[in-house]
Amino acid sequence: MVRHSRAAVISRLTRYWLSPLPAPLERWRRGPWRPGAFPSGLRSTALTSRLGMWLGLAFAVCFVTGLLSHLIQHPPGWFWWPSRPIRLYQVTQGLHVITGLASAPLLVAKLWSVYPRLFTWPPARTVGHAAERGAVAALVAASLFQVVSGILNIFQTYALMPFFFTAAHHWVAWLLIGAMLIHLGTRRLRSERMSPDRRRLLLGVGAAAGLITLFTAGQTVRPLAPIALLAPRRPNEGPQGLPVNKTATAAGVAAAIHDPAYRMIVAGPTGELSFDLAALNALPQHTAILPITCVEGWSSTATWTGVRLRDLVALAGADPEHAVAEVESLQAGGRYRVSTVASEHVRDPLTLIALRLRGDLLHADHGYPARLIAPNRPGVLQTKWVGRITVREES
Ligand SMILES: Nc1nc2c(c(=O)[nH]1)N[C@H]1C(S)=C(S)[C@@H](COP(=O)(O)O)O[C@H]1N2
Ligand SMILES: [Mo]
Repeated sequence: MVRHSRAAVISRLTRYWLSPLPAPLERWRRGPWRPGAFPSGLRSTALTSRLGMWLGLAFAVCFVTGLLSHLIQHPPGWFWWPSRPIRLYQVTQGLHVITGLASAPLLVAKLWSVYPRLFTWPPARTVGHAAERGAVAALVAASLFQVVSGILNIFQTYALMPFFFTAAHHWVAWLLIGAMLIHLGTRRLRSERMSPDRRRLLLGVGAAAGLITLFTAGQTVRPLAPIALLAPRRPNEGPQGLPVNKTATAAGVAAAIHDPAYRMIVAGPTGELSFDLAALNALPQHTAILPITCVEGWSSTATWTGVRLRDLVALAGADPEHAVAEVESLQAGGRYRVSTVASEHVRDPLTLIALRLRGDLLHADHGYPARLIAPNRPGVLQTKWVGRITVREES
């Protein structure tokens, strides 16, 4: 076996990285490739790097908050998420949507400022140059995909996305962050000064990002609701003054929820209990003011009344301090028909199997006859039309 010293391997790789590629024919240099094809004097490396800085910052916040949301929904063994403060997830998911939306104008401006570089001549000088350009292409593609698919998700236009949104959005996020780190690593530092008109352009892009934020933040920040012109949903519009994610009809439960034979089954270590509506109403009732925070970007707070999950867990013979509950909907299929409630949330006295919303029985679309509502949890985990709860003691 031939042994290479580390220095020799690195120098060999470097030489490969810097090895020149064949030059293209000069007569292929047409259209946008010809010299002076982009006369705008506004573009500059100073402008590009400032836009990049803001975009990088927005992407970083968006990535961290998005990853957190993913972990909460698909918790690996090491992951732990508290039930308090009750609005923590509302804040992190709000930041995710706001930074994602604000990055749209930043991305457009940044792409405008660099797109002449798409036509550099020769397209690739060395192997390394070609690889760097490949990483930039991946970065551009991933950025566009994330911003566009995120916006389509907020507007619930899943029909335009022939893939499972959350999985694609999650994996492309890693691609984007990886490509962004490579890009930052290969970037040359630019410290040129900004001319006044470039500064004005930057201010305009900043203002666009700010206005988009202002006109959409109302779907989660209540005082801004009246001006949520760009937001598809207002936090106070819908049955009982609350938006609906999936209606009872769409979930196929419209008949089952009004069936007089409805019983809620609570299965635990000591066997199965069955509650009809009168029995559920006869249990101690508690009230909690909690938000629903949909991963699609809206959130809204309401007053919920019902039975504490920890009381049901205790009735089923488990220790409410150390139990996990699986809450199942009457819905036959669908991704959100069942959710697991970790012990932090089972234990929390604010976690309810709610029977009432703002004092009235739940509207069919909000989960009648009973729905889960827990503090500091994504909306997707607030299971509606609950039919069965399976309790396990934590090992
Ligand atoms: N059974 C069931 N529960 C569900 C859903 C669902 O599709 N099926 N959607 C979830 C989602 S994504 C959200 S945001 C909340 C919305 O609750 P609401 O429609 O009462 O506002 O319900 C959750 N509970
Ligand atoms: Mo949701």
